[in-house]
Amino acid sequence: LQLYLRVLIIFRHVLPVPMYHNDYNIWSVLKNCIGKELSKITMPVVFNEPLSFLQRMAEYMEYSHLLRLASEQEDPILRMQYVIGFAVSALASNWERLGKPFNPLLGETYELERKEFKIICEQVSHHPPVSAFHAENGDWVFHGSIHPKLKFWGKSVEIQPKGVVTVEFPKLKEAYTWTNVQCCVHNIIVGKLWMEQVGNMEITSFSSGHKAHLTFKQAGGNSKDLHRVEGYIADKSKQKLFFVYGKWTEFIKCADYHSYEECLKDNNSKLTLGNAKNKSPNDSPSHTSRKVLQKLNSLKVGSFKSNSTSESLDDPSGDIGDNSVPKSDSTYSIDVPNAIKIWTANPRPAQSSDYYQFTEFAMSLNELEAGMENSLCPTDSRLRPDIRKLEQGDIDGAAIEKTRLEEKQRDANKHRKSKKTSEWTPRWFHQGINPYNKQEDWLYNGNYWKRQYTDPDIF
Ligand code: CLR
Repeated sequence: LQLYLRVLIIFRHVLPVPMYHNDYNIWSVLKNCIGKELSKITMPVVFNEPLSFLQRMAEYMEYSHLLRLASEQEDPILRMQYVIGFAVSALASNWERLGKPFNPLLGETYELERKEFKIICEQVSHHPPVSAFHAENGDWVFHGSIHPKLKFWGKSVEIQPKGVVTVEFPKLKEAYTWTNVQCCVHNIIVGKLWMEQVGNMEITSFSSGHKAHLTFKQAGGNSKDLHRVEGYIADKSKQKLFFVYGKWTEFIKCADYHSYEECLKDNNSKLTLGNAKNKSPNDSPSHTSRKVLQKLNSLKVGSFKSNSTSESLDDPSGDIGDNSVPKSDSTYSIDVPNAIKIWTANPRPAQSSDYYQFTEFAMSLNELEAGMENSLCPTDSRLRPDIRKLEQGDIDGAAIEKTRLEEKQRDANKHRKSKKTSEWTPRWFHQGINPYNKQEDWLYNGNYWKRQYTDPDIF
């Protein structure tokens, strides 16, 4: 009955008020910060979206039914296919999401319980910022930690989500690990901001020995590869068994490798499998900064002006404002017959562009559901006043609260330092070694859902 009731719960589909479309240029904030550690830069709240990074991490779970499907497969290859689907689908909600989530406060938590899973996230370190999460549903466990490293190159920001993620199927005694790829935000100076996920992702299965090698491609000049993901599954002896292709924004398909090769021959296709194109040497930071500085000498940048000036500021060499890139085609140049679709992205809700480009799932994450006030841990992101104010459209109020919370956090920090003996210890995670890949990790202590909270006052 409980399960039945939970299926019936309807979560909100939209935020209380539409977003304030800001007219500020991000460059006017960041131009003084080239080379700085971005996590230390305070940005005006108009660049934020009304979610904490912990809530953003919970968005990995939108397609967690794929983990259930994986756990139901007896064939390890089919299992791997669903795990690949899950790993790629976890990134789909990032498409066009250019608002900055709030930095979680030290000790902040976020819980979410849905039909397919429950997840607990905790901010376990402030400098460097590290967020840990643990999700489960009985048949699978999904956990990891993310330490986003932001690098500012001038015209773009590169974000490396350092940290391992692990999927375990305890009943099958099987586990998989991978690391998320880099995220790159373009057109910081002029043009329309856009984002891509780029790099290689290697998913290792520890008992079967299978490995998936996926490449998230760089869009490149003609945008042919925009958002494309391609790769293969190989067995222990490195024999390629399956070809994997799609877009992290749309779908993932799998075909047996032989069919793919046949198809390639038939098509004398342009499609190539391999590493993402290397960065052009022109992309080196020093080159970019020089270009940027040259450009700035001839421009009046920094007047709080919106993107509308991009035309006049456009760089004919394409070196600074490469706003030509996102012209996504939704067709694929090769489609292998008999390929199986593992995952398809949910369409964005109609009002998404007035609501920070949120998915329907994201719209529900900061909702205070009925009865929650009584059970929620007092450090839960939903109780953060600055995020709540932004969600309600009170930008000035949000800014005031954000400053207050950050000061409170600083004071608590100073206080702890002055007492020397009392270091901060996270309540639900501890540092340890990942049993599978033997790397440093944050491991869950299993206690959150007992709901016996010793709550530090962080809000
Ligand atoms: C991408 C998927 C990774 C985890 C991850 C870490 C940091 C996130 C990033 C994701 C998406 C983009 C992100 C970033 C932190 C800041 C950045 C939200 C979720 C936004 C777009 C802010 C950019 C602001 C600059 C333009 C200054 O697995």
